[in-house]
Amino acid sequence: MTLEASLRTAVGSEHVLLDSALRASYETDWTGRFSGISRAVVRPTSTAEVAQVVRACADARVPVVVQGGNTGLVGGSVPARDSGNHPPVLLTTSRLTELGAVSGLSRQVTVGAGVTLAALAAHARAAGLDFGVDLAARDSATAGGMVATNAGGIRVLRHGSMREQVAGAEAVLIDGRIISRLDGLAKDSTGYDLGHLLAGSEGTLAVITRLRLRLVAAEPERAVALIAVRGAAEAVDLLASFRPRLPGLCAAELSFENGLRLVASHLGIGVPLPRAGGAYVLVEVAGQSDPMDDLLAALEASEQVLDATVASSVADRARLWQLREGHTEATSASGVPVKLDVSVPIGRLAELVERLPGTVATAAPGAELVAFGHLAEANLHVNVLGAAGSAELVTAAVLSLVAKLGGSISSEHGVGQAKARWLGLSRTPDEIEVMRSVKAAFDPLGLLNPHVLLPATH
Ligand code: FAD
Ligand code: 2HG
Ligand code: ZN
Repeated sequence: MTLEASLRTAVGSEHVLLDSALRASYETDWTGRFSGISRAVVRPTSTAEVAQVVRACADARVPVVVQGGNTGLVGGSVPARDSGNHPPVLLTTSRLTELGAVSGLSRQVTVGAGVTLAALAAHARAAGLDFGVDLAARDSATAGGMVATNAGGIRVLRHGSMREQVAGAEAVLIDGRIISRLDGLAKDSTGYDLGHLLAGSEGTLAVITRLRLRLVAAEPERAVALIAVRGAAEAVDLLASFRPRLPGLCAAELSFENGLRLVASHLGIGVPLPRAGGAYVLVEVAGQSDPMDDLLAALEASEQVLDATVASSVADRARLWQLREGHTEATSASGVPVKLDVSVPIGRLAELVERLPGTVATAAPGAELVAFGHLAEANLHVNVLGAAGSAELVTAAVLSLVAKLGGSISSEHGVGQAKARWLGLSRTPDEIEVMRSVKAAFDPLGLLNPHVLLPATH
């Protein structure tokens, strides 16, 4: 039997896409920077079907690329450009959309890997709880993809990243075996935590099929403000003064004037603060009762505030959030950016911000730098427009600077194809060797996302 015939037997003919026009939307990533040909796109609907698909591919020695919502920003969800002679099967989790019953007592839920963040959050809210991670790609990003990249987003300072939400996982290994630990025990110290190992594995170890996820208390009352400060150092000081005053602080997002103007012009709206600062911080405070008075008092007490606008309605809040969350779309609407996602010790954030323009200008003269990010984690998204021809130079220069400052080359998006070559800037040779051993233990034939995360050895 051919591989195609085995795949049809596993999932049904209508879910094995062979036609290039039908495969096309799966083969290019969200940024438009990464694309590659697949042999087939396969859409299983259950764990058993995933196991059959993966085993058939392993028997035929054909690589498997795993895809969730295809919103990843590092090229991990699509085939490599140069896989033409030996194209992988692309396995999409789009039909793994089970939503289990919410347990109010354990504050957990079991969901299929292909459930979108928006569906998961709505499901939790309908049961009087909430999901702790949120990010702008919520309508498409999936639970499985978010665990696989250890996604962060806009609530990390309150609830942590995706790994912290994982209470258990079910996954299919390359030989079709299923490991399943979805009991969600509140305490369990029985050796290695395989579910947590899958967080950040970027599809290189196993196909995640279901997840047991923690939920958090709903905090229905919100207050949001956009604050202008002199620069990145003052943004950090502002955060330091807010933290003890605002225990309900759940977001602190950083942007700069050129980025805000780009987003405002993309959305056709004005920037709401007439007195510009060198940097802007969007803060959100949440609670069971209205946190507005606490936010106003914190603003009053802060020495760093140059100007601020406080949202007075739900629509106002959404408008302020649009200015922050619109950066990715607005940047992409101006071209295909070189996109980097880095973090440094928070005490060195101001230095990073100060040194970035010179570093980028040297690597790609005339390119435009748009930086923004998550202030509390000192996580900066470095987008460089007009540098497509110098992508490698820009990447090397920015990531080397970050490494010198003691930071990480991948804060929350993963390593993917985009940064595999530079893994050695953030991990020692011994650490990379151990990572390779872990990969080999899960995937001895090297068939799962072979182009992702670990640098090629040849
Ligand atoms: P995909 O893009 O499909 O895949 C991502 C990686 O996970 C790939 O390596 C893939 O092989 C692997 N994978 C997917 N599903 C599985 C599975 N079931 N089993 C094993 N491996 C799997 N990220 C943040 O961290 N914070 C943000 O604030 C944020 N904001 C964003 C805003 C926008 C507008 C966009 C477009 C993206 C943003 N992202 C953000 C990036 C992206 O949304 C996340 O990386 C997300 O986790 C990807 O989920 P996905 O389902 O789209 O995964
Ligand atoms: C965000 O924080 C996302 O908005 C996307 O992580 C970052 O587009 C980017 O570079
Ligand atoms: Zn981000």
